[in-house]
Amino acid sequence: MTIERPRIKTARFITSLTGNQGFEGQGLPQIAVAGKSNVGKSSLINCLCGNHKLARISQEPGKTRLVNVFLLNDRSHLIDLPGYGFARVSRGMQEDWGRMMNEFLNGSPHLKLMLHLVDIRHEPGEHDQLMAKWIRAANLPFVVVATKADKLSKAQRQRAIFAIARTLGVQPWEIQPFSAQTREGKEELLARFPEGCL
Ligand SMILES: Nc1nc2c(ncn2[C@@H]2O[C@H](COP(=O)(O)OP(=O)(O)O)[C@@H](O)[C@H]2O)c(=O)[nH]1
Ligand SMILES: [Mg+2]
Repeated sequence: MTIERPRIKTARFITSLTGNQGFEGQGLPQIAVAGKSNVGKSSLINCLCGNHKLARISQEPGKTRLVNVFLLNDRSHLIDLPGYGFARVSRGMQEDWGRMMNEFLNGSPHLKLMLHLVDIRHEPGEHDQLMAKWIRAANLPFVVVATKADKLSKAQRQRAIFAIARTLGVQPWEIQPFSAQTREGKEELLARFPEGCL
């Protein structure tokens, strides 16, 4: 008997929303991706879905202010949330971001998993810490994804994971090292998707 590994067989773009305009999505389970601008959200989505063009990888950080929705295997919605923590963003926009994230985290009954992306090379910043706090407060299942793992050696990585765990107040095993470049961590991440999402 062979056990089939969870896989994204089909992924397609559904819609872009300009805010949290109450995307209901016919009640399908949702997985959301959050993280700083430029942390590698689009690259992760493309890598998981095996489609290099699905989520546009922008070279210009901070441009995506839209919520992008993708349909996976005709069974679940992958929600690409707007990047945060970009210095040029005004205080007003940051407040909008906070309000929107909290509405989303607390107001989406179909949200089954949060993928919280942080760069493996950097200590999580103020916005990352807020995000982690809100995810916990909303009592949502989450994985902290430490992106761009290819940029560090194995030994450096271990140290980085512990530092991230400490700063965000999560356990090291709640952090998944990931590289969109080498696809390291892809299988492990897909294996963490909740039942019925793939
Ligand atoms: N070395 C490396 N670079 C990456 C990885 N993931 C993303 N990048 C680069 O980081 C930049 C931002 O990536 P992007 O996916 O657009 O980030 P987003 O703003 O969070 O959607 C791009 O130049 C990517 O090529 C990775 O796993 N390894
Ligand atoms: Mg992006």
